[in-house]
Parts: sequence; C-alpha cells; structure tokens
Amino acid sequence: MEKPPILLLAPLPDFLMEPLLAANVCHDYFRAADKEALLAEVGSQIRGIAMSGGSVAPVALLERLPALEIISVFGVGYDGAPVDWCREHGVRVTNTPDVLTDDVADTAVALVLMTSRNLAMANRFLHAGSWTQGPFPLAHALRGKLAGIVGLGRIGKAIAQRLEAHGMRIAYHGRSRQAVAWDFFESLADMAREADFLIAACPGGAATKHLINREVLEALGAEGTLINIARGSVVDETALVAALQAGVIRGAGLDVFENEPQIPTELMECRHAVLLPHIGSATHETRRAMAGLVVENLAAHFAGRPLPTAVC
Ligand code: 8YV
Repeated sequence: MEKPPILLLAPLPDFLMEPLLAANVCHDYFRAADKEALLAEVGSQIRGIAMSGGSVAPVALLERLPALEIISVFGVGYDGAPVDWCREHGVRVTNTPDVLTDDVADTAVALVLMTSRNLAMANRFLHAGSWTQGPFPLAHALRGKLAGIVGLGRIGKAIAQRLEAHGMRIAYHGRSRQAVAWDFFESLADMAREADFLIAACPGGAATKHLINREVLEALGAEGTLINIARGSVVDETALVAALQAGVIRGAGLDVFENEPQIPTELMECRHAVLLPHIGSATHETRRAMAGLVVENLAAHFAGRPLPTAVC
C-alpha cells in the first residue's frame, strides 16, 4: 500500500514522529513557512491529520482537504477538532484516553498540596535563606476539607479517589448525576460555595467556555482555592486574576491557561497562584503510550480495522 499523506498541525515529539514517518508521508503544516503553498501542493491528497490536544484544526482548513478521512489527536482533549463538522463530513476523530488519567490526576493532587501547604513558597523561602530568621508560616490541612470536582469523567474520578485517600470529602458537578457515593450538585455556584477546593476536570470547548466565572469565584470565596488541569478556556482568566488580586479566593493552582504558553503578567505576579506549564500528562511513560495510540488509530483506519479509541 502507498503511504497515506497526512498533515501535522502541531510540533510532535521524536518518539511519535518516527513511527508516523515510517507509515505515512508527513507534511508539516505547523512549521511550514508558506502554508498556502503547502496546501496548494498537497491539500487535495491529505487523508489524515495528526495534532496535539492543545492545537486547533479550524473548519476553514479542513474544508480545503477534500480527501480528509481521519484526525488523530495526541491528547485526551479533542476540543481543538470540530467534531460536529467531522461527524457531518464522515471524518473520523480519535484521541488518547485512559493512558494519561493517572498522571493528570496526580498533577491535580500535586496542585492541591502545593496550594494548601504553600510548598512552592516554602521552597523559595528556604532557598532565599529565610529559615534562619524564623519558621515558615503555617498552612492549611486537607483532612475534612471538601473538594468539588467539575466534570466527573475518568480523570475527575481518579482525582476524587486520590483526594479521598488524603481525608478529603468529595462532591461533583456535571451534566448529570452518576452512580457514585459522592454528593452531586446541579448548580456549580452552590458547589463552589461549599467547596474548599474547586477542581476543573471537564472537557474544554464551547460548552464549558468560562464555566468558572466571577460569580463562581465569588461563591468559592476567601477560603477557597481553584485548581485547573482541564483547559484554560474553562476559566475566565481575567475574572480569576481580579479574584486573586482582591483576595476574593485564597489561591489557584493552574496547569492550563487561556492563551498558553502566553501567561498574563498580572497572573504571573499573583503570590497565591501556583502555575505549571501544562505538564499534566508530561511523563516519558504516558507520552509514549499516547504516541502509541495516535499511531495505532491512524494505522487501523488506513488498514480498514476498527479504531482503538474513536471519538466519532
Ligand atoms: C497534552 C492534553 O498537553 O491530553 C490532553 O488533552 O492537553 C495533554 O495531554 C497534549 O495533548 C500533548 O501535546
């Protein structure tokens, strides 16, 4: 079989590029100096796309790929792919679920601990030599506190299980009540009012854009902390900065941002914000497993086999 031509919409790691190059003819749209020229040359032949969770495949681009059959996303979040359009046009979409659940949940727990115990600040305190002048200020315990999970999917559940082991109580908000023992809140603001930690673990995209807004942050209140390992779009970042600056909430632990990797200076300057560079799934083990799924989905599709992890 001739190697299928595919378009790359994001920079991808070598351990993914090697098998992609072995099985496909790869055209690097992301790095192409003249994207128009690339499309004019190969657009009509492109049968597949490989992209990361954070990248976007605009409909305007897909409309110029008449032979497109499949988009394989290197990430569990596929909000960058226009899934409704793909369904209508018979384009398959795949993602990389399950293999990253533990790492992303671990990152959420790390952010809960970093914010509750002020660990990043404590590290800076010691390195600055301040310990010789006195002890580091007391922080806050997790035991008995309420974690309100926004989006109880695979990752949300893994976070809940881990935080229960830390002695926390668990509640959740989502589209519907689930068969779990944790308390369900139909209203996000009501859950935020009760919660000590509000943890975003829901999908990104239009349906959840700015779900966590000024009203929700006010409900979370001065003893509450926001954690986001989902997508930057879920939180109104301007409202969050204002809430952190005014002490409307106690702190925030964020792995994702609205316009990453650009972080607003005002957010960088917030003392009570712990900021990570989108590393939720960033381990050798997990990223290799994710890469395996990207390759397997493309290979299965082009060989006419069922897709291992299809979105549509
Ligand atoms: C990755 C992610 O950062 O899975 C997702 O949705 O956002 C992350 O795991 C990304 O997709 C890897 O490039």
